[in-house]
Amino acid sequence: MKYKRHLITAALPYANGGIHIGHLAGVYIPADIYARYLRGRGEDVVWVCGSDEHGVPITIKARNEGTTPQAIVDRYHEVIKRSFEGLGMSFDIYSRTTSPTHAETAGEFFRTLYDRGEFIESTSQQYFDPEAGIFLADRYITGTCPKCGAPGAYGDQCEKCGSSLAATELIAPTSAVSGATPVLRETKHWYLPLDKHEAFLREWILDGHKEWKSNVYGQCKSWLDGGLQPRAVSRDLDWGIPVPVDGAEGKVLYVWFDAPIGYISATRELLPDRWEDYWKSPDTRMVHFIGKDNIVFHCIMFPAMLKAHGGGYILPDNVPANEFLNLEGDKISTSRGWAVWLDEYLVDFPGKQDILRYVLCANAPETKDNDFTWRDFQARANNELVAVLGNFVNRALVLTGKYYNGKVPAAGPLTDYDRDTLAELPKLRAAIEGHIESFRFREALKDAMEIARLGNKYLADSEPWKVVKTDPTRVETVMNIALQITANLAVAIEPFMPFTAAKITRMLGTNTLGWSSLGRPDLLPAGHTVTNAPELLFEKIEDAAIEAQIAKLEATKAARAAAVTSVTSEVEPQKAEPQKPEISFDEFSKMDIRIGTILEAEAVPKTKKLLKFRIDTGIDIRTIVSGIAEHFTPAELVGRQVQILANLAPREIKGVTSHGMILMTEQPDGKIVLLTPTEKVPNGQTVN
Ligand code: B3M
Ligand code: ZN
Repeated sequence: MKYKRHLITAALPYANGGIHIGHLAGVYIPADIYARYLRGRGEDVVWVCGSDEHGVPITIKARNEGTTPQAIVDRYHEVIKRSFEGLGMSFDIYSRTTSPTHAETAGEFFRTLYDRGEFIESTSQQYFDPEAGIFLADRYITGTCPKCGAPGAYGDQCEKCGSSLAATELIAPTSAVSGATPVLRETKHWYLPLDKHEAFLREWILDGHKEWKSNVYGQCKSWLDGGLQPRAVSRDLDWGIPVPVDGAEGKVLYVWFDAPIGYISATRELLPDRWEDYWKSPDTRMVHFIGKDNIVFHCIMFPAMLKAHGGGYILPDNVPANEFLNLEGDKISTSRGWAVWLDEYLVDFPGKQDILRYVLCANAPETKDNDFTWRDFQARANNELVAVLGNFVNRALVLTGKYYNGKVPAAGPLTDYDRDTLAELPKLRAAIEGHIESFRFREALKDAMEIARLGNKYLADSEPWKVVKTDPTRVETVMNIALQITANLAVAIEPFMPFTAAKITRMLGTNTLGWSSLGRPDLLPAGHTVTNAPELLFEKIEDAAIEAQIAKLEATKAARAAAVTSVTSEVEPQKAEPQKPEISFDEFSKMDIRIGTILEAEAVPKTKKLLKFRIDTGIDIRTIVSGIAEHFTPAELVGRQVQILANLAPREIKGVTSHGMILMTEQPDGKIVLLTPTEKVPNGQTVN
């Protein structure tokens, strides 16, 4: 390789939510494979990542939850960091953009560009909330979409028709902060004139990086062909890194200005004395792993910033962005609850990290959007990992235990078939390397699995369990070769499935074998002891586990949908019932209203309207009867959280005693709406 060092970056996840399978398949798993592979080859690698803790969505979440942005990012930074660790992400550092080093690095970076005259200062009219006294970010303004007429479009986008909008285009704009009608006010901002860097970017990307993935190259080309515009790099916001110049009170760096600098800050934190070797030396190869929605920032904006800085920063040599992963045929959506979350996976499938890593790599959206389904997850786990990889390693070790008490037998004279089999190993190595180095991780994984297939075929063809009765010496050679293939397999799968590789290595009783061992027929010397009691590498994934995941997805989706429609659907205005006579606070507080989860639901026999529920109220699990059978099927209610009047005196209804009441309301047309909380709440929480 012509480079001395490798700097690998993976997109900094926003610290306002967890990590889901889309992030993993698109960014983190490929990056981890790449980093592990290079380290295995003995290359000098630094892999940096961290939480992206600025930006408007974090402030919105904080406002909605009645807390501070810092509390939000503290919470999610921990969740993200821990779940990444659980999956074996081998970052050299996982930092965060609220770190003091980052504030300093990003502030200095801005200041350098400012001092060099690289920004344009310009005032413009932007929406201001006269009640809250703040300028409104696009996401804080809602109104009617000028394109499709849908209400509730945001100042940057209508989620109904997908059009991207300017806030000033919205009909009847409203501030999401106070509900006031925003007014236009003049405000000053700093802009990076991307147009000024257009010629350089064209030459660097369009002429210089024709080897980039076609989706990445194509997006860059269309941005460049469309002509670049100056882009604002500051915002009127009270959360972020202050703009470090006079007269910039109340202004912070735009999140997409500070976030990529986070890669530099993280490297500085990791290597305070040597970070410049990684950022300012032409001997370093920088590669950015990102999702396709981040291409413009990493291929156009950040390179323009690095160039404008003039401090000798290198530019990325490649930006292998991936497409998106869908889930069960539908777009992953955090707001609709349509996602598989890493932290939950790690709880639901303990010890099965490599299965997820395997499936997400095998199915990675490298060249087009792809679909994750739980059935495919199960099929790949059972038919590929259990039946091919696990089965081969297990057979090799069990037979070695049985015939040789765990001692590697010596190989005798090799047959042509033995030699041909062993000759496949260096070929597969070359294929894996070629694929990884061109960011085709799915193909690379397929070739790594070929080693297990090769081993299975070798054992099946050689039939040591039969031959042992007639020609035990021949079996020594066969088992020696089977064990060498096993050791090769451990090396080849390490970047993809590090936990499994470590388990095989442990069972083989060797130290971790570096990548340079791959392809060799002599990794385990004769007489070396391997385990006598091999453990299975993978267990079968049972139907029940898969069904539980599918049910979980459906339940979150239903609960969200119910919560969202109850808030946003257009309800015919109608005359409300007159208010009831006044009560005291004491009278109100006698009502014990709780959040509970419906565990079971079934029709009450011989009735049309009644459903009988088993509900976990946090206090107990109890039966409640409710007259909503004509509105819901039992299946769609299981898993839903509802509000319950818990201390209502028990009542007997059609022979069933009901211990409480589920609270609900009714649409004018008679449709029943359950009052599911908009997010999951522990059972037994009181409502007041
Ligand atoms: N936080 C955006 C994203 O997750 C973002 C990446 C920053 S990388 C410098 O899509
Ligand atoms: Zn629209």
